[in-house]
Amino acid sequence: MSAQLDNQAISILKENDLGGYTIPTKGLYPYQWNWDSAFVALGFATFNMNRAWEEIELLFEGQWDDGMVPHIIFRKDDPSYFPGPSVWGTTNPKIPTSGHSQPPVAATVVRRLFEQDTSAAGKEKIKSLFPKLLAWHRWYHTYRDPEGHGVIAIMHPWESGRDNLPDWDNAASHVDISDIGEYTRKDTSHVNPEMRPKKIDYDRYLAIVKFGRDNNWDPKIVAEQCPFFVADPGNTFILLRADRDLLAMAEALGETEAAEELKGWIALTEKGIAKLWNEEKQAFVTYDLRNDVLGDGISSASFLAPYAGIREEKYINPTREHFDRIAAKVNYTMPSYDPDHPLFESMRYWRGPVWGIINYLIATGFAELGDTARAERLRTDTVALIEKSDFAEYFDPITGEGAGGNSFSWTSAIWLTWAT
Ligand code: 9WN
Repeated sequence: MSAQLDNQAISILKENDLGGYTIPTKGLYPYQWNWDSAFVALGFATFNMNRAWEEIELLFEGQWDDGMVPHIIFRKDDPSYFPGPSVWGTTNPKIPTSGHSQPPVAATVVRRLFEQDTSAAGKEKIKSLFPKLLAWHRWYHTYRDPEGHGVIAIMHPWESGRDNLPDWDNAASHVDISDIGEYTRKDTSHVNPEMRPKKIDYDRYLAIVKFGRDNNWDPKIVAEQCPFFVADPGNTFILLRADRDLLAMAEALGETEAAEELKGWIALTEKGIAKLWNEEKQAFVTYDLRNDVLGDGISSASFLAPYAGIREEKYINPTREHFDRIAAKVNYTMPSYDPDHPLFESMRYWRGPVWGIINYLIATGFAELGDTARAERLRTDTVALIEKSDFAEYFDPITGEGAGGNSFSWTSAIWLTWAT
């Protein structure tokens, strides 16, 4: 079974490879996505190290002058996706892109490639990628944490990579949708609309894109005025982890000034996460910075503290308890949203389904804590899901049914790098 799935995963990556960059799946997502490419690089690294580096290098071809690495790189226009480049209206001179970012997993991936590839070429790759990664992290700390709270905000639900998470609902309800005009979605013609965000979500997504476009995607204006600006435990923990990995690379390269800057960000975030701690729920949650509202939902990102290197028992013990409560309730960990919450929906995208890449991140954190049992539960559940329902985009935590797009690149990649 395993060898057959290994071959299938390799074929999927090769078929979704459009020449140096990989699309998430055919039809539904025909462009290069930011965090998808980072995970895909880990998959490629299991059988073609050069191709792994190339995936990251092409992602950084889309980097803006201010350091931002966009969430989509539109190398060629494809009418099967909406919203395409003309809706974003960005003015990046190099390649058309979207106007905001996505979870910064790339530095963590680059560190792993660097450790695996001990060749002189590997050292050259990291030397050229290091300043680009540092500039991106600096952009995140400057513009998505403008007041220096030590937590990272998103300006659009898409920036979290967890688009229709129930935790964004309240904050997004303040976004004025009266001026968005007519539009036609393409996603619901590729997959069952029941498994996708609703129309009201898309209305809000497009209103925020309009705000960005109207303000030329200026990150300073975004930080001051964007109608949606919510601190996300997902991006905060992922960036904290990525800062630590970038620090390890800075030290290996003798980049002392960069190392000091990174240490400053790490110390700030280690303190700042207290702002995302919901004492009553005993969990890390979202914080709506625009409207000053602490969320009450437990999502899969609530389990990323160990991955971020957080070790305080006051945080880690309740995290384990929530894990066990949820694990007892579902057949497959980790649902993207708490099954005990009234807004949980087992098949609707980020409102309940299991995502292999998130399982991989959570399990990495538990494994590093020495918590092998929980890490293994996540891994064996992921294996069972892929064996049952193939390389789907995401899975129902109760039935194990696959959902969304199929022959999905990042599901294949995490199979190769971790699950198999
Ligand atoms: C918008 C590509 C991307 C992932 C995101 C996932 C989904 C896009 C969409 O697909 O988002 O970015 O159109 O639904 O939510 O995490 O990177 O796989």
